[in-house]
Amino acid sequence: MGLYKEPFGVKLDFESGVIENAKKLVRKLSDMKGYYVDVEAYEALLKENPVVYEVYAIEQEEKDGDLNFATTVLHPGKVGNEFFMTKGHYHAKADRAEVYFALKGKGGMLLQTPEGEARWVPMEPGTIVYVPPYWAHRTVNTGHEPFIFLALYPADAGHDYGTIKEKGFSKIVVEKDGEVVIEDNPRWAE
Ligand code: S6P
Ligand code: ZN
Repeated sequence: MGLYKEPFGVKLDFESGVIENAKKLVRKLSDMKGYYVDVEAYEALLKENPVVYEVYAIEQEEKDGDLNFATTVLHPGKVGNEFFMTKGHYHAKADRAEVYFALKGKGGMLLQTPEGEARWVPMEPGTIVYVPPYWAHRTVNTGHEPFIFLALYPADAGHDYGTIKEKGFSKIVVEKDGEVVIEDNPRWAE
């Protein structure tokens, strides 16, 4: 049996997004310094330091051919007029693709090529998003309840957070007069 890993099934709770026996990661606002455009609003909200998202991951060794999966529970909220979002990343092995499946709540995915060409894909329960090789991806909660989704990705994909941490995405997702608006990131050109 040395060659063969043991198959398993795990339970995902659709209401809470929790996967049993998964590794839990918590991202609070304080983990996201520099990610939001409105620095004053960020500093003000830091006094409460809310949890922005939780990730429940079942991960394998970083080997080619294997698969990881994880749910993300992205909480509702805004920093200034910019919706709560994940950090966003390229894959360390940049040509690795990924699939997302939306389970609960309302939001979308911002994707971007290394040249800064951006796309917005709205997501609601039942939406499956294909993340092609080389595209950075970030999810955004545009609703009033937790936005929950499942992601499936190659075990050797890894994460490259540095590029996005430095420059962000070329677009930001904000609320204007009650509408969800995708607009140019004022900091992108700097
Ligand atoms: C992993 C996958 C997701 C994210 C999660 C948190 O490849 O894309 O599980 O890790 O949504 O986002 P981030 O950008 O902080 O990793
Ligand atoms: Zn990814």
